[in-house]
Amino acid sequence: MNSSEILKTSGFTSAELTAGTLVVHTPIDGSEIASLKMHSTDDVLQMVGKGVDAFSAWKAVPAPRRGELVRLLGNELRAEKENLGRLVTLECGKIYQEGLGEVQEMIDICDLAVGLSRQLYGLTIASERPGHSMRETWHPMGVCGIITAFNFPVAPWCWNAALALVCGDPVIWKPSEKTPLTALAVQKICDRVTANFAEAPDGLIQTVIGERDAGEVLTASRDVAIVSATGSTRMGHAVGAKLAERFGRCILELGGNNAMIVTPSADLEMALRAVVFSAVGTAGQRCTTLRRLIVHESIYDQLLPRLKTAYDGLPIGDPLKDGILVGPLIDAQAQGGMDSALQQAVADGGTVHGGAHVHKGAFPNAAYVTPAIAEMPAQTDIVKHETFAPILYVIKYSDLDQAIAIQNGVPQGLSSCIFSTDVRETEYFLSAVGSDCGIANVNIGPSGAEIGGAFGGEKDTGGGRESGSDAWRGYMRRQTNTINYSRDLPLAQGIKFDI
Ligand code: UN1
Repeated sequence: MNSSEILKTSGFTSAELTAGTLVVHTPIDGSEIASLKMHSTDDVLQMVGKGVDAFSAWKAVPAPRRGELVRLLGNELRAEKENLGRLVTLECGKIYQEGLGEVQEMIDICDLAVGLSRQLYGLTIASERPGHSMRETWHPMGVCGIITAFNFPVAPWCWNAALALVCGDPVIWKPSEKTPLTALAVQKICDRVTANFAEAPDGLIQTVIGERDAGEVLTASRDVAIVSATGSTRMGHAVGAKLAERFGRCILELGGNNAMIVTPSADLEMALRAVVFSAVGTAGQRCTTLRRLIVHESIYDQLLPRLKTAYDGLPIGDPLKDGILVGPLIDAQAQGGMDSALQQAVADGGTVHGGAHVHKGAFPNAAYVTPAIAEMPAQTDIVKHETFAPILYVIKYSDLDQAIAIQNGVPQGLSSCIFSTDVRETEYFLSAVGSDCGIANVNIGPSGAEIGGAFGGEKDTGGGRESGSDAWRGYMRRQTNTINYSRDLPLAQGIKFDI
């Protein structure tokens, strides 16, 4: 399928695709595929108003009914999986298999949210007073703004939206200006679902097309109760500060600088496969991408040559084609960022394998690169920095505490893993003195998390949690209830106050 066929099967008309000034390029060959109409800041304010109205109606709908809407959304996504997966590939350049995987994450979180809609439970608590009971109830919170990044243009919206919707919150999405088409395609799917669902108010699910200023309306408005933002640490600082000013709630899922420790007892065959998938998958543009490989000195010379051979054989090219494993970077700016990081790595004493620009003849306006391995003498500043490109820094270690110190010695705290068959090492890595990240895995790479677990991390990663476990609580307000069913009015803490 070519790009216009992909756009057509996603439901776009040519009028929509040429309606405005937001120019969208496909990273596959750098060509322009749309110029979309942008919302003005006034439009966004109006959308917030609609969201507030929708909240009054939606919060009164029983949660299992809200779950039914999300069940229907999941069904529609199942039917659209191939079309949407292809559009993801066209717009952000990840290979089609990963495009499909991303839509599957949306379906999975819908399933989780449907079950959850019957389990938004609170605690019952022992009261110190006779004839009293205490409990905690969870209530809808308000409009939820969702800001997402280009590299996962649809799944993170759904991690947030599926939960927010069952929790009783309308959603307003501000996708990356680099990937507005996938967002509009999802909005079309949602419009079909809500149109046939009587209790769904107008303005329940909305999408804002625009640049940074459009997102800023959401972060500044007191009518947006929650802002969940996925993207760079720089963006998170701006969003977090704005939300803190007005005591809005924010859920931040920001940069990662994820490491793998490979110990002497590791199954090297497995480690090798995990390294390649997690370091070069999505062309190194996942927040969970493996960026630092910390290898024990005794196995370094066994692992590194095999890794370089695997890198040399990677099929790089058009991500819509079968068999390709590495697609393009999002744009020339990303390629420039990769080039300068590699130059700095060399200046720091590193040795670089890969990192070339390729397919310039076939695709002069695209940013294809060979993934790079940078063997470093130490964890220098550039290694501590998240460069959104397929660069794998490799560092040697001699004892596990040193490896853990290297792993934790960066500003980010998203994902981490250890390859080892020694339970003493693996349990140590998962203990309080081990990895400081939100995600810590054993014999699995740092990327490709399932939606059942809470997703997010500490330090510069922002501290938020999305997706599974009890992340739903982030979309609701907690209320503590004390109920007196006695005929007396005893005060807490035994205070006497007789009138
Ligand atoms: C991201 O890159 O923003 O764990 C999210 C993973 C995916 C999500 C990545 N499930 O790699």
